[in-house]
Amino acid sequence: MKKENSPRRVQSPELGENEGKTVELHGWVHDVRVLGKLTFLIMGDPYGYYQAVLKGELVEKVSNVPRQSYVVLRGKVVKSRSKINPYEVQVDSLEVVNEADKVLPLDPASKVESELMTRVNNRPLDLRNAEERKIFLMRADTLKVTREFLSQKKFIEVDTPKIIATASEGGAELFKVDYFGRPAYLAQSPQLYKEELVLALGRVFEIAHYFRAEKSNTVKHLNEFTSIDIESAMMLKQDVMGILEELIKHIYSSLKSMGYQLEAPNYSFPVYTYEEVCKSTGVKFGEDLTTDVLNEFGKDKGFYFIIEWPLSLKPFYTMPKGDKLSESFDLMYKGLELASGGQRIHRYDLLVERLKANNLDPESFSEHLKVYRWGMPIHSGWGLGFDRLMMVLSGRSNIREVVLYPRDSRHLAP
Ligand code: AMO
Repeated sequence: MKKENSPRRVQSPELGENEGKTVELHGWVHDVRVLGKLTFLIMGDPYGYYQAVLKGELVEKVSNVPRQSYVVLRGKVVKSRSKINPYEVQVDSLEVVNEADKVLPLDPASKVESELMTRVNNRPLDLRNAEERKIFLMRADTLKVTREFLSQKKFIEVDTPKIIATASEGGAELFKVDYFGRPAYLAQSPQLYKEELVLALGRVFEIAHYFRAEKSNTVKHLNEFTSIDIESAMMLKQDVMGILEELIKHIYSSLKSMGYQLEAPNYSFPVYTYEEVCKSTGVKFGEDLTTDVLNEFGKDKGFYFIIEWPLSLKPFYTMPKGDKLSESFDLMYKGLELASGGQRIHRYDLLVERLKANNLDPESFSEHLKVYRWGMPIHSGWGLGFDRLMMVLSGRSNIREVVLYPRDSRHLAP
């Protein structure tokens, strides 16, 4: 792409180190500002913005160029008087390589934010706004540090199937697919596979998309979402709660050291039992904790755990604690559930009993159940809703803001 004798091609963050030199810059026209005889082009590239100063016939040339067009310019880098941009480019030549439409579905340079669904429906254009782009850079960085953390804790990354024969989290929220004439489903979680794999691998984790056919349209549910799952042999509930708390703190400190502005939780995550939450909010034992109840309970809290949920509110694989309770937990942030997990049943007989108690047919789980006759170890794990974690890290209140192409019951495009 570099033409002979053309100046060095640089990106927006490299202007300072090229002061006094003639360089080539590629980018899109973010904004045009006319100040007397000078015209300032605010240019964008994937790494930020920069200012280009135009004079003479170049002013004429850009006057009709639509915003967001892709241009290549050459010029000298000089110190600028602008407080926002310490350096600017005095443009000698400018080439409009790819003109954008005159009327765009949204203006990424506008101070007024477009409607969320307009942004989602035109995501690449939305991402030309650096603030929106930052969320997805943070997403990628969070995944990177999560993988590093879990690998360092000796968890092995696995990939399990997303087309499955039996429900892992209960039947109602399954997407059915036609698998060569046989019914199959899209995975709601990696639950059964991750449990099976601890038998030999000990500690596993998976980061993947899962599918839930929930019709409800809320700010915290999607029909396709990303989950970070771990499962470990020879660990109890409190062990995996400890790993989860450590991971959250590790993510905060790593992101901060990368330059993200965050307020890290520098406290031990408090632990409340389900019964304590019931007492404080007036909920009857056995009832689920609704969004309203959780918002009320969590309004003056940060991260905290709710442990020992009634067995009847947790999936069949959850280890009972006495007759009515379970060795389970949810990680919360204010009123938002971020993760759930706990100790699992490792004995065949008890698992069959719990399947029946949940009106599930052990016969349809026979492929899974057989594993429990091969010396299944004591094991525990959790699933952390990654999109919800990104809501907390980015301070956004709608899950659609932190997912590139969100899928809900109303949107299947783009
Ligand atoms: P659960 O069903 O609680 O547990 O899901 C785990 C976490 O995933 C996130 N989540 C969702 N995020 C967005 N949209 C959805 N529709 C959605 N559904 C769930 C939440 C939730 O806390 N197998 C267990 C986990 C385990 O025990 O290891 C499970 O799937 O943040």
